[in-house]
Order: sequence, then structure tokens, then C-alpha cells
Amino acid sequence: MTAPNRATLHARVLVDELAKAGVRVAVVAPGSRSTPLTLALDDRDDVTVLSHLDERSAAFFALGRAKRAGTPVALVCTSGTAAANFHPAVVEASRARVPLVVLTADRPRELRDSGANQTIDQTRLYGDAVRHYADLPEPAIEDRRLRSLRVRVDRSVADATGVPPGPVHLNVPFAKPLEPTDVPAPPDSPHGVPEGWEADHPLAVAGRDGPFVATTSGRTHLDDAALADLATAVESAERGLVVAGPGDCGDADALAAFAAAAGFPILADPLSGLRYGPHVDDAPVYGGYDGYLDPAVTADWPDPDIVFRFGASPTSKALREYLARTRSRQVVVDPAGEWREATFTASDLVATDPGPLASSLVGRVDAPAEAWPELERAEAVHESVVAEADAPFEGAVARRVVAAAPDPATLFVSNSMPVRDVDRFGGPRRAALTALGNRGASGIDGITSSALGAGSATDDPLVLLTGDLAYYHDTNGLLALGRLGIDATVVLVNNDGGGIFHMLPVEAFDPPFESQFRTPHGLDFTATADLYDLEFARVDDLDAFDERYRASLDAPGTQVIEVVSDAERSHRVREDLKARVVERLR
Ligand SMILES: Cc1ncc(C[n+]2csc(CCOP(=O)(O)OP(=O)(O)O)c2C)c(N)n1
Ligand SMILES: [Mg+2]
Repeated sequence: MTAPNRATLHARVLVDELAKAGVRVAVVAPGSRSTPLTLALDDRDDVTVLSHLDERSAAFFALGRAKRAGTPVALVCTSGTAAANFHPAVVEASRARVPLVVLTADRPRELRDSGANQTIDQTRLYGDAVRHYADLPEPAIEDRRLRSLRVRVDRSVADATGVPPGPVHLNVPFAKPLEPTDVPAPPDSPHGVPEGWEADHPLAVAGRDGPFVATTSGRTHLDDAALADLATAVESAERGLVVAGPGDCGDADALAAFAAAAGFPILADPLSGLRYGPHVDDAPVYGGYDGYLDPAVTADWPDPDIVFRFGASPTSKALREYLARTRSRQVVVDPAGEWREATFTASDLVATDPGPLASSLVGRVDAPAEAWPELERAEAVHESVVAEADAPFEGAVARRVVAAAPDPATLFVSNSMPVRDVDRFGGPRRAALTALGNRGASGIDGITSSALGAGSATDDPLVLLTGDLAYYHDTNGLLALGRLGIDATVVLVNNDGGGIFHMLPVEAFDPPFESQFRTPHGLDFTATADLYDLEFARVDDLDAFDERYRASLDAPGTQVIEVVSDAERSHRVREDLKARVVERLR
């Protein structure tokens, strides 16, 4: 078979290699310049193509999909501002270590910087947010060019899925014709493919059965001396802690087994993979720390002798500040060996895989450390104060969202107050809840799309807990519900603006607090129900919420449950609960 023209051939080879390198999902936004890529993707049975209209939402959807699935997702757009609209999600993917293969179509080189339509400088558009960048050469009927294209694709996927995973960017120029229209072969046209050329170059054109270059990479293992040093520190510790921050902390069972063997409680961020799951039966997993790690409480506590920290920096400021106050040995374990510790209190950086490290230490630790009664009691007091609280506030909504989520479920949590409320009030459960959020760069711009992307990767029920500004930011993302057949329960905490700003000193400076920070908008989100064909319910008390929430979890389709709340009152309740916990613990 002869390809009708060289752009078609080039795109087919690129996409063939993407599939062989393991990319099974592509999120594609419409445009002309990317036509060869879109058609080549659409033509394949082994790649699921998910079409999106808005590139910003598309990119966040791809991010959520890749995050939930743990496998790379390709992301395709046309030239110009379309590519720039991928940027926020690329930044988040970089910081949160999510594998994306971004393919931006471009004009041929000679049209750059010429005033040509829809042509911007796409060179290194995402700066150092990408693990790999290449400005591909234009399609050409050359054996070496096609082999280099295959190698480039394999290399990009390997970098996207490496340690740490992250986004990669290939800028892909195409000259017309972009469609699979027949073009005469050279010398009549430079865009054609000579009859028989493909059969003569099978390796370049058809590649191999698997990837053109298969990448095999090993993992970093600690040598015996390093393991012995850590094991001795664990053994001799009277008190120790495991802190699991947001993001991938590695094998939860292995970490729990280590914590149990060492006798170290786990302070588990809700997005760490350690807060929820059957392993909570095997080790003490605590989630109330944000409510009790106050200097007034911890002043008399003995410092832990050693702290093992996994994942990114914890969401909880109280926990970060506690870690900064203790004079413990603090071991940051990171498979990529990155310096992600902004309180500058770490004493050791251990570049290795958390799971295997934890398992190796289990075998070297004979007896668990002493109990830590102060911490145990603090967790219990926090739990009882919160359980007794009857004031309706946003934290109670977060608590119910977690407590009543089905097992299993995928729970996506927005930034700002939702993630903080889940952190403090959404205590551990043995249910298999996959709790995700965008904590890499903590934007509120693509929350809905990220959640729906995550939901598209699983048969789990999907629950999104979001705020009104985050919801407003990404209403375009709601289109994916109907277009891609995704069902969700969306819990929209509407406090008419940015409730988080009540937590900041700027609250006292009104004006301009209201007009410039809290920014009430008065929007009636029921309109999104008509626009996107959703079921929408507004509730203003917790009993009504419980009823709607349960009903939604049992129902097909998407229900938005808008909980009308007062940000300031909610914040005062948070302060009051914390004061009560601190008072009882002093
Ligand atoms: C893209 C982006 N713009 C601005 C911010 C700063 N910001 C952080 S939280 C917040 C308000 C969020 O409001 P909402 O989603 O309603 O949640 P709430 O604070 O009310 O819980 C803003 C504007 C951000 N994180 N990301
Ligand atoms: Mg709000």
C-alpha cells in the first residue's frame, strides 16, 4: 500500500510507534494543522481517542486520566493558542509527575516568524515543565527520517514514564496537504510518496512488532551499608513517624507493614494513597493531625527520633510546621531523588523506591518502638470533638463525602478549602478510595476536567468535591460528561466566592477583601444543568445533603449537589473545633 502523501505517512508512523510504546489513549482537540495526527489516531483500533473541544479542559482531562490510570496519555492539538491552552495542565503534570505525551501541530519552518496565520513560536513552549522536548523535522520520504521519528517517540514515552514521570512535548510541523489526498510522487511533487517506496523500507514504515527501541530501566536499590544505617536508626528510635504527603508514595501495603514493624504511626495526607484502603487495619493511620498539631499541644511532646517522609510536601500547614519544629532526623524518600522539601528541615534525602525500601527495612527491624500515647490521644480527641460537632459547616460536608463514599470509589478533591477539609475531617477508612487532586501547582483552573478524566479511567463511582470558583473556572469541562458518557456525583460547595481567603490576614482589610479576594459572583449554577443536561439539586442543610448524596451514588447519570454555605461561618466553626481540641489536649 502506498500512502497518499508524506504527511499521512509520517503521522501514521508516529502514531504506530506511540501505540507500540504503550500509549493507549489520546485526547484530541479539533484543528486543521493536526489533521494528519488526528486521522492516524482515529484509524487505530488499539488507541482510544477522546475528543474534546476546549484545549484547556482537554489537557486537564488527559492529566486526570493519566493520573488515575498510571499510564501515559497522548494530547493533540493544532497550532497557535490551542497549544498555549495546554500549558496549565502541563505545569500540573510536571509538578505532580503525571505522564503526558503532548503533540502540538505546527506550520512548516519557513512560515515561522513570517506573519503566517495561527503561527506562534511553539519552540519549547512549556519551558522546563517537560521532561523531553523535540521540534520534529518536517515529514520527508527518507528511511532515516522515519526511523529517527520512531526512536524519538520511544524516547519521549520512556521519558514521560521514567522516574519521575511527567509531560513531554513534541512539536510536529506539517505542510499541506494535511488530509490523505493523493499527491503525485516526486519529482512531480515533493509531498508524494513514490510507488513501492514503503515496501522497500519495511523497518522504517512498519517498525517492529513491539517498540522500535524497547527501554528497560532498573530501580535504585540502596546498598547494605545504607540500609543498615536506616535500620539502626529505626531500631534505636523510641518514637518515630511516617509522613505520607500527596502524590504517589509507593506501595501502601509495604509502607503500612514497615510502619507496623517499626511501631511508627502514619500521618497520611488524603492524597497520599495511604489514608484510605485495607492497609489501615495493619498500621495506625492518622488523619486528624491538621486539627491538633498546634504548638500549644505539642510543646510537651518528646520529639520523634526519626521521621520517614514519602510523597510531596503535606497539604497541612500544621503538619509542615510541626515537622519544622521537631529536631528529629528527617528522611525524605523519593524515587527520583528530587529536593521537594520547602521547610528545609530534612536531614537525609534517600533516592530510592519507597515500597522496596520499606520491605527491606521490615526484615531488619526486630521490635516496634514504644507507643506514642500523646499522639494516639490527640487523634482520638480530635475525632470525638469532630464527631460531636453539630454545626453545619463545609468541613462536615467533606467528612460526609468521604464517610459515605462507596467502596471502591474515585474521589477527586478541589484545591482551596475542599482538600483542606478532607485533610482535617475526612479521616481514614479501610475502603478503597482513590483520592486525587491537583496539588502539583494547586491551580483551581482544571478541577472538573481532571476529575472527569480520572473517572474515565475506571469503573469506580466518581465523586468530585469542588468549590464554586473552581466549578466556574472549568464549566467547559462538563461537556465531557455527555460526550464521553461519564457519570459523576459532583458536590459543589457554593460559598459564593473564595472561602479560603477568610483564612488569611487579608480578611481584615475590607475593602478590598470582598471585591478583590473573596469575589462573590452571585452566579446561579442551575443553568449548568440545562446547558450540560445534568441533574441539579440545591441543599442547605446536612440531612438534605446526606439524602441527595446517597441517592446520587446509587443513580446513573450525573448529579450536581450544590451545598449552599457561608464561608465565614464555616471558618469560625473550623477555628472553634480546633480550639476545643487544643483545649482538651493541653
Ligand atoms: C488558576 C488559579 N487561580 C487562582 C488561584 C488562587 N486561589 C486559590 S483558592 C482560590 C479560591 C477558590 O474558591 P472556591 O473554588 O470557591 O473554593 P473555596 O475557597 O471557596 O473553598 C483562588 C482564587 C489558584 N489557586 N489557581
Ligand atoms: Mg467558594
